[in-house]
Amino acid sequence: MTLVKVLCIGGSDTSGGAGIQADLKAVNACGAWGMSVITAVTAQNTKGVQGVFAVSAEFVGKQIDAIMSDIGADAVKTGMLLNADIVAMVADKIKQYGMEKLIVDPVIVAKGGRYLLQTKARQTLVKKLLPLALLVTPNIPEAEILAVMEIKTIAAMKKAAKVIQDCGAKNVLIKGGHLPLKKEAIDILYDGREFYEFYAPRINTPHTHGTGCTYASAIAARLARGEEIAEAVFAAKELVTAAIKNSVQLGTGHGSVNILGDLIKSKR
Ligand code: PXL
Repeated sequence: MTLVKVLCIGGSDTSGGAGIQADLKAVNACGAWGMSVITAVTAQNTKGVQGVFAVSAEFVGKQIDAIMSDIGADAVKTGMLLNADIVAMVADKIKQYGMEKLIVDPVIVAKGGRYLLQTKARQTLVKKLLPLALLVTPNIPEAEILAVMEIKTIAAMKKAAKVIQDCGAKNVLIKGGHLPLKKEAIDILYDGREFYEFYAPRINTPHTHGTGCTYASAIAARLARGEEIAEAVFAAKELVTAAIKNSVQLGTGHGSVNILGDLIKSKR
């Protein structure tokens, strides 16, 4: 058996629920070795993000060099990139090392409204990083920003997926969890030719912090293992649904998804 390695590039979440902490748990839960390049350190809890401390773009590059000059990666997943300099550095390194399995989770705003990607870095993300992506995984608010349109229906999700695919990402997965559907969470995958729909029952809980990070990292690990995109998305969605069912109530605010299930004892 060969060891499958996944590099996660993103921010640290002190609460352990999202960001790099979620990424590594998801990658490990999918049977792969997880590595991390930290772009920013957040101070946050279940009530929100209290502070963000940026790592310099130069040092982000140095972390990527450390991994790629020695260990290598079968897939790369990006999350919180914070500013235009970091986005540009990550894009340059992806090109330099010819990383092909790139999954971009276009993290833009945290639940409480705090910007995890500065407004002026959006253009850099669209112009420099999306064209390198094998898959980009926006939720509805992120897809609305990237496609510059309102999304209230499945038909609008499909239209937005086409617009985002036109930016150069080979495949686009729009996650429908924010649509006002009572029973289901429907995601749409577009590969430039066809649409695929993924259904899961909607789980009624406020403890969903880390859903997007967990989902994209699980997809990255499955792709690293050699699965096709639709196959990887299907499997990752099942894992995320289970992680939401097993979510943990941490502080007094929004708790987190738990991909490790019974390994972590929930007090709920
Ligand atoms: O869920 C997006 C996300 C990604 N990365 C970090 C975060 C968050 C959300 O709060 O804190 C570090």
